[in-house]
Amino acid sequence: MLRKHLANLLVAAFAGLAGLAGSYAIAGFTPDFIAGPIAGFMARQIPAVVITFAIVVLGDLGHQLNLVGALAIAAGGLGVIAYGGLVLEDRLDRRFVAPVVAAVGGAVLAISITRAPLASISTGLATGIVVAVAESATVVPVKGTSAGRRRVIGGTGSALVFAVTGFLLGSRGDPHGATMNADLDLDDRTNEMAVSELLAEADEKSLAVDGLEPLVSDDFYEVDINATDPTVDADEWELTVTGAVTEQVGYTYDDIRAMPREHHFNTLRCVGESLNGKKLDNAVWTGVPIMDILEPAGVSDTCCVMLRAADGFFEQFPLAALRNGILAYGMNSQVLPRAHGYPARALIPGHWGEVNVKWLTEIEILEEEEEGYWEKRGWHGTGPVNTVAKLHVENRLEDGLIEVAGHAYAGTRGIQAVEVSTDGGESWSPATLSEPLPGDDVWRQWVYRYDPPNRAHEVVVRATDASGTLQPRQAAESFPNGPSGWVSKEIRP
Ligand SMILES: Nc1nc2c(c(=O)[nH]1)N[C@H]1C(S)=C(S)[C@@H](COP(=O)(O)O)O[C@H]1N2
Ligand SMILES: [Mo]
Repeated sequence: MLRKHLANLLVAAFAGLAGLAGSYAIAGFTPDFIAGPIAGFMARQIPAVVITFAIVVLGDLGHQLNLVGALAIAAGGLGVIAYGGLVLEDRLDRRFVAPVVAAVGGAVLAISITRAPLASISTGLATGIVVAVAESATVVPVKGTSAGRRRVIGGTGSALVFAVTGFLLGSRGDPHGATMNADLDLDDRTNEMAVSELLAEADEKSLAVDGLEPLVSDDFYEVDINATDPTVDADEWELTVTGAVTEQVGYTYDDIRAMPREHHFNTLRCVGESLNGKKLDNAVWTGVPIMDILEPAGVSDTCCVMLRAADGFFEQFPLAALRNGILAYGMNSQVLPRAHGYPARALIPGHWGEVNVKWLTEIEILEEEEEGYWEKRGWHGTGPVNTVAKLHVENRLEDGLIEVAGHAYAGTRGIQAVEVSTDGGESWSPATLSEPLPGDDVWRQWVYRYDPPNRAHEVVVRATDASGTLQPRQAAESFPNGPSGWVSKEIRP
């Protein structure tokens, strides 16, 4: 009896895993994948203090734990349904009740979570088939193996097949059109030249330092409230301007693409990153000035604006900041990648990353302040960025010198100087900066070479913005106002 229960449990667990694979096979890593919305739901329900702890202390590990939890819940939920089917089958003593319950129940669970029909059918089928195979295995008599054992072997084997195929199918690339690495067809020579010239300029001005990320980032960071990026169909997408306006207006993707465009360098930095973290990156963005989008709506002169997005994210900040923004649909001469907000995102120069809303769907002009997604959770991440100089590279040169390097960023204030101390802050020397790039919201690189002392020493780095203000020394965690302080690092001979 106990054996039978154990066999049922194992089969149900494998059926749950297979269901997960069946979902992934069709959906890939998108919100159609059953674990996607669960991870998002968990992230939204978790108390603000826990989220803050996860961001400040765990960093990206927090995200991974959230995802693992969601995967376990999804597989567990499907497994419970399959187990219910097996128990019911025993009670009713009728063959193939269990696979049907597992298949239908699995599909219903999946669709109620994802609302995605195809991926849900695939989830149910995979769950049900594993139960069916396990059950059929008991019919085939194999000498010397008990029915229970055959059952488990059947379940394991078929679940394994599903897991492998599901993984391969689901990882076959972006299932939602060529939004990754698709060339941005600007359809006019002048604009295409403009983008490639900016990219070439960044390339030329990037310092030749081993291991230092160039002025246009190779690997642009990503921060999202959800584990999976939404898949927005550009043909169905609409951006509306609502709220305190004379007339509500809406734009399609084609409308936006037909408007006069601009190309800008913009650097983004996440308020939740650690002081010397890597959530600071730069790109060439192509898009339309947000002023041009607001203009036909007749925007009242109010305090603020709420940007809303297809993934349920929303952020509020001063209208004045929005007026300098651009609505970007291109990044580094490519179509804006899905991970960075396809079809279009806001770029708000000099402000923390969170107000640069991706997958933008609505610009609502507000007459009174409201809290945004992160402000509801205690953050103050809607204003201008803090000045920072990062220290990411430490190279030992052949001539015995040490080369330290990094990036510095002060939002629209600009960077005037970076200084380095190799004696823990006693004395300071100017670092060499990369030539400035055009635009008013661009980082710079810095490098400094020195003859190291023959003992452990502390290298400290600090920036001065273009208004002459020295980066504050006072150290602070990222929560709630963004990290601050001077980056320092002990270097041993
Ligand atoms: N729709 C939406 N926009 C968003 C976010 C999000 O979760 N959803 N994250 C924000 C945060 S916190 C940051 S730091 C930036 C990061 O942009 P990136 O992922 O393109 O680097 O996007 C912002 N825009
Ligand atoms: Mo962020």
